[in-house]
Amino acid sequence: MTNIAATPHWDIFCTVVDNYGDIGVTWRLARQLATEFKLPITLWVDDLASFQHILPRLDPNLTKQRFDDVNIHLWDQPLTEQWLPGNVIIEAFACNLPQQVEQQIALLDTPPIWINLEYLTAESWVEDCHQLASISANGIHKYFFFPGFTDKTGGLLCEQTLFTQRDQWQSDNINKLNLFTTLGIKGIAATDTVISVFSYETEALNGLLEYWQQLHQTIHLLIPMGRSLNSIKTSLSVEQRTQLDNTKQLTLSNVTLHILPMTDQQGFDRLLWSCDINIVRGEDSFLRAQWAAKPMLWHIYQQEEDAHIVKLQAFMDKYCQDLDAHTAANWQSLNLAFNQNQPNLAVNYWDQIDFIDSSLSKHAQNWPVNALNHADLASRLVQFVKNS
Ligand code: TRH
Repeated sequence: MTNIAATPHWDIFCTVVDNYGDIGVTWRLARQLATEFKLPITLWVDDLASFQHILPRLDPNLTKQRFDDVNIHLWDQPLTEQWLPGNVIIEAFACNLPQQVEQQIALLDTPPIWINLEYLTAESWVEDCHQLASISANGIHKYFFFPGFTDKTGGLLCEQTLFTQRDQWQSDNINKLNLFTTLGIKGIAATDTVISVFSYETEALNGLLEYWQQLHQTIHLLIPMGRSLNSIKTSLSVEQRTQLDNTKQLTLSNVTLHILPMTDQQGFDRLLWSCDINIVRGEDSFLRAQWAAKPMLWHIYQQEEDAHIVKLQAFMDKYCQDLDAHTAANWQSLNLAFNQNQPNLAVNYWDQIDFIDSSLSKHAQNWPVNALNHADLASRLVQFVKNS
């Protein structure tokens, strides 16, 4: 065996399957490891055009660039940028390393610690699988690292100063109003109800839109470009759609829809901190909505054979442990209705929930510290590598 001179660094490999969750998680992790733990990090990504949506400063035409202390390399085939062995390889979401990397590490006396970072789930089985090793085809150990909500899992992605920044932001209404102005959103008063909508397509959203228009409450829906809009547009007339497309704003009685451009992740966090209720999806926005300490609704990424409903239920059971039984039951039913495309049920349960200044909103404030369970994912990952 040979030992090609290793450069002390970590490599994170990410393929963009669809949407932004995979790159969203790996980019946050890369940034945190680089800025908080001062680790030299290279993030390899196979789709820079998608990445640019959440990192607008990125140039999708460059094979190599650097932001926030992270080297970002295009993962093309064969690799244009040379891979050199480092201390750690993180293969995100079983993305399968480039062949040339696998071949190279098989030749090393001391291969990097190879970690497969898995998707987040609150299901209990992850405790038994977290940190287990398998032997890969080239004879090297690969460790499974499962994020999760207990101390027997890999924890949750959360930057050290995030909650302090959020508390400062939320302590003064002027911050959210300034943000809305910066985003070009007009006409929101501090007392209006503001709901962010970053879901997938579901008819439940259309049912809720109709219902919200019957309330005696001024409501603003902040809708980043994309899939939620596909649903909403199906319930609009041609004129309304044209107005929304042209002016990015449409008022339907007491409800105003605002279409937002995508921002970077810090901008998205601030948006979540600024809304009264967040409708989120996937993995990363789901977690960030929890960190926003506001009531949320989760549109989970759909999986075959309804596996996602099991995952949703596992999270809801955990989230609701300290919530009063009545609110918990309605909130769980609302999430199920939203995910199962049931507009009438979604409206029925939404109607029974008090979102503002309520036991649900207080619960949302207490949840983040409890969920974090004394250690975030990056800290647990660094500790795991030290122990390995
Ligand atoms: O985009 P998603 O639907 O990603 C999904 C899930 O991760 C799912 O588990 C995975 O299997 C699938 O992709 C392939 O939802 P998610 O996870 O919330 O990711 C969205 C990312 O986009 C998140 O990092 C936040 C970021 N974002 C911004 O940075 N700016 C924005 O303006 C918006 C709206 C989002």
